[in-house]
Amino acid sequence: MLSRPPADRPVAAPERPPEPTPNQGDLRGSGTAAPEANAAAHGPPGDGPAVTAPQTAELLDLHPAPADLERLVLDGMARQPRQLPAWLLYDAEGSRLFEAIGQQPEYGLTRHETALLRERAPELARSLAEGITPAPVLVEFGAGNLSKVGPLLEALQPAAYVALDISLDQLGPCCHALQERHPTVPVLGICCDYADLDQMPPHFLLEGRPLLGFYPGSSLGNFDPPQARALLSRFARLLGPGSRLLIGIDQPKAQERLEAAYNDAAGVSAAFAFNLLRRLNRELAGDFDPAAFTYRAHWEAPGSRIAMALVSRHAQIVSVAGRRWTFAAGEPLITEYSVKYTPEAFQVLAAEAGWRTIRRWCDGADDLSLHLLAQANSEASRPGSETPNTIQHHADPTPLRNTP
Ligand code: AVI
Repeated sequence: MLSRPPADRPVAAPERPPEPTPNQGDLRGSGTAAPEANAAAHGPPGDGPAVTAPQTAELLDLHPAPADLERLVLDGMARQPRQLPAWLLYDAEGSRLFEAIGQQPEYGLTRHETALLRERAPELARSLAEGITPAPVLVEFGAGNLSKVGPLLEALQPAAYVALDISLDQLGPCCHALQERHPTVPVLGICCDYADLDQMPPHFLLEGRPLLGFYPGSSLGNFDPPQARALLSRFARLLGPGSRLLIGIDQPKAQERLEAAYNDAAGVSAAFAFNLLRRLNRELAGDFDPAAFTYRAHWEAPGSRIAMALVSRHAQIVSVAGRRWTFAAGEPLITEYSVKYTPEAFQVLAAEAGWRTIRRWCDGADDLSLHLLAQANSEASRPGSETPNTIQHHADPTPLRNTP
């Protein structure tokens, strides 16, 4: 179900911008920059709708309404073990804390993936867009603070960039800043829950041009495998036949390293989890006492995952979302799982969702991968075929290591 934006949130109308006339930029959106700051139409003439960069990024707020939040929390609290959707961690403070996690020495994922994206950007862009005409639109899922996409944008020069994330507080300013740094690429930020991807309202930037997906950060691991499979299928439907998806996936490694990454010495991971209780208290009239819980993150080999939880220190009764809940001493409230996939296991999951792995890049230690996927069932994903407006694959076996 798609939640309508609350009335007090700024929502730019999802319309095609009028063609700019000389000295009169596209003034749609929330920007105040001078019309001269407006950029030129993008993309080959006659091929796909022309896209014009506005002065500031456009923002769409489709964040779940408070009633949806309440329903999700009621569902999650009723589960055994109790478990809340991981995206609830990302309010403004949670997004800030997650950024801080990325800077902790124990948490290499952000650092190493960012370096890989920077070092390989030209090659990644070439592989991603190979055979695609006209110029594609790059769609980033879980875009966060948009810190990873820069090199890819430079190398790919897409017709437009669309960033999806659950935190509008972070998405808004980051989209505007990115638009300033890339004035020729129209930037659209959409604040939404992935559960609503199938009901995305039409937007001209998501129509008429090939769409390429980008999902870095191994956030897929925060969904359990059936949900992850469903999400990859939803991405396929949103991106359309023949699309490609570049996705970052963290891999299993030594247990001590994994557990250290989620139990950093500075306590940022713990603060990130505890912030969830503050959010529940603030937004859903909760009365969680953070001091009555302790943070725990440990490796669960059978699920190939880190389980993060707030564990009740003693028996207690907590109110949230209009209901009372008993916690036994030692009972966990799962804040998130982080599933780690070997390249082979990820390929199987992706294939079950209709994606074929065409290439993989990894960091020096082979701790994480960037997988390039193509939709398996489309004409365009078969070597030698060529479909207008989609992708032409060139005969390319499926190398599973970095390929030159
Ligand atoms: C966003 N996601 C991939 C992070 C992870 O590693 O699972 C979330 C996180 N939670 C605590 N530390 C990092």
